[in-house]
Amino acid sequence: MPETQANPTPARKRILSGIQPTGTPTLGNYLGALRNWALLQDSYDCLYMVADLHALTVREEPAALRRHTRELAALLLAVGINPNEHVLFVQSHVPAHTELSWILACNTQFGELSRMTQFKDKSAKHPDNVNAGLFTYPVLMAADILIYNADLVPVGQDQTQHLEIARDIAGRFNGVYGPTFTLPEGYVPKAGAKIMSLGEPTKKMSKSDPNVNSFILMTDDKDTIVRKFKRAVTDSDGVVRFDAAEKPGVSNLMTIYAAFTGRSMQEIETEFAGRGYGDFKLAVAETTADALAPVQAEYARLLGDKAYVDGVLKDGAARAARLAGRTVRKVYRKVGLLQLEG
Ligand code: ATP
Ligand code: LTN
Repeated sequence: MPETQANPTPARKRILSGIQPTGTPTLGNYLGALRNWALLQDSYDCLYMVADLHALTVREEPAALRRHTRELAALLLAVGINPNEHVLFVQSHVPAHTELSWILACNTQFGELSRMTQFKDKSAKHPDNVNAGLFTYPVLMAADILIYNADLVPVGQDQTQHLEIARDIAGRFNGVYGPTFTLPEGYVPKAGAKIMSLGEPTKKMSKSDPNVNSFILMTDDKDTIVRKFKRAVTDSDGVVRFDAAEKPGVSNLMTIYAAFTGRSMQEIETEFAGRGYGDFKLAVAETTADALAPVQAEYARLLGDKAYVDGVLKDGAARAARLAGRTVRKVYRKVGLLQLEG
């Protein structure tokens, strides 16, 4: 009988995700993505990235982009990303992403990029700046993911189409050049995958919305949170009941409340039966403010320690670059780029 081999601990699966430094993250970003980034750290090896190159696809003041990038890194630390066990970095600090992006662009079809709804939406929103970066955005995102052979990508629902194209590109590349990339899976939360605008509850909550009352920022104080929820568009029915088609405003508030309390829609309906929207909105606001308060306190502390945040990013970039460089060398070799000895 063969000797039983010692069973080595299987390598943990890998996560990669990113968020653009296009402003202060909203409650949508938190419930759709960031909160899960923190939770998944216990079970996966994680790489989390501030996607500053993606942010260049829309115009931004250079000074604001720089400030938002550092602030976002501080906020990620504040939500609980642990930079000792995982990797936190800024996309442009790891040049291998853009190197791989070119190779992948040469393996992506014009037609498939033309079908991306984010491209269509953003082109319609910024008709004066329909730049090539906006068009090839999903290719760079595929490079972000594939360069680390990520198994899982936690994102909100709006990013699932981009994940699909990353899988398609990986599969096609593997078919032509031999097994190279892991096919990534999406991780979209059950509660909070798509938080809607408080002003127009049929649109997603977006930090770039010109109406400041349409979103809750992760940095909003309690008074602001209460005021914004009180103004949230609902309906004249007066009953707290989940019906996304007929009652999108109330249903969105219920989704937020469910995401924080873990209660089911049924339980929430019972809790607020016979009570008006005023009571309900206040409960949603208080629950939200209480959940964000510890993150905000830690964020304020970290903003005062720029040297620490920059140190984390420097270390993160070095660790990410080592992993990414390996993939790019392999890919360059596979596609036939001449590599010199020594
Ligand atoms: P913008 O609001 O400027 O269009 P964005 O918030 O959609 O940008 P990112 O900041 O890159 O884009 O998003 C980071 C993460 O937050 C992504 O995983 C995205 O799916 C998620 N996300 C964004 N908005 C929402 C939302 N309203 N509900 C749930 N998840 C969201
Ligand atoms: N496009 C994403 C941000 C992003 C991302 C990534 C997400 C850039 N690169 C890689 C997951 C994996 C967005 O949320 N708008």
